Amino acid sequence: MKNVNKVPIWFMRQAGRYLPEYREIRSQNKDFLDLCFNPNLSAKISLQPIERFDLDFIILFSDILVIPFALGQNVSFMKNHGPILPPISSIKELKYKNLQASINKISNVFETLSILNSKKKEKKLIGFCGGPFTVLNYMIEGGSSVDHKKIKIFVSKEKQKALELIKILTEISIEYLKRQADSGADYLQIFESWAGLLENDDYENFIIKPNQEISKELKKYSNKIQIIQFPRGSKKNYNLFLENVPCDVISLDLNFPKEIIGQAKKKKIEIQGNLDPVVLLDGGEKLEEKILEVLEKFKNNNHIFNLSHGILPGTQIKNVEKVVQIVRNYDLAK
Ligand code: 1CP
Repeated sequence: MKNVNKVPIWFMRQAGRYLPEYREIRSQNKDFLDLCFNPNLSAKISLQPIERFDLDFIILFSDILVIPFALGQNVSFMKNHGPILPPISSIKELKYKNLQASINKISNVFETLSILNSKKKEKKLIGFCGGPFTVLNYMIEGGSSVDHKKIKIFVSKEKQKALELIKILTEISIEYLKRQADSGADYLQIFESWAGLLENDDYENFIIKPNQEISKELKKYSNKIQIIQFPRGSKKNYNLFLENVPCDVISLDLNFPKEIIGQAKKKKIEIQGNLDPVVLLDGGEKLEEKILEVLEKFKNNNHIFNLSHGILPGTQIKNVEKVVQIVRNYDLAK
């Protein structure tokens, strides 16, 4: 049973490089995507942070870039470099046939979720995908980028081609998430990590509309599934996003507009966030202060404790333990 006086907690990117038990599995599995498509190992990795910290949510171990792979783009991960994709500029450059054939290429992910579903007990299981624009960003940039020049030029100079790709990415994301719900996910998070790159009409067409369609289609499909939206970096557009995109939980970064707290409450939307991962990395007294600050800030909302973005690779276990301990001891009834 959910304890109403306690704040539930999980961490974005909780399974991964800061955990020695993850690094051990990873060192024996050189191909990252192969690891994502190995249901037994992926399930084991998803459960590692739960075993260590007894968190309330299990997130599927996978990556947002399985979608470009499903569409026929080559995706590889180089050590200390991140993802590499041969950049494309139109769907014609991919060997894309149809939605079902693409989803079949990544269907092992559903098997991982089924394993996790059979083991989750009272924990909640989170499936996920990238937001269409965030996935497009990696497909056009060819990997991580500092200035995001290619995607910005693509959106402004090749708008029709960009919208054509967004349409396919939206369709495949909906199908992919429906299948994740069928396989036992209780929550689905859409990581629109690069929403902050766009403004005005582009924000409307590339961020709001596709995510609105994803949310609406999933709600139509199942009244049980909980949707977490994370339009990271949206700044003042967070309000517009929340006004237009149905969701059950809104994940907040560090620079969200203050009014969103009241706006979410009115709409009965839960707030997820927003401890700075740099503060978690640094630890010490400031960490303790900031944890309490986050708890106080959202105590009148329904709050899921989390970070403002993913855990950073060098984060110490003892700092993560500290957060869990403070959040567990925090009593909303007091
Ligand atoms: O070498 C390794 O072990 C690979 C490191 C790694 C891991 C552990 C990558 C490469 N992805 C992941 C797993 C992952 N990725 C999860 C697992 C579940 C969990 O949260 O524990 C999730 C949810 C993601 C999502 C993801 N991948 C996002 C969205 C969230 C975010 O951080 O903004 C993005 C943008 C990616 C792309 C990606 N995957 C990996 C890298 C290095 C990158 C590039 C990140 C960048 O451009 O900064």
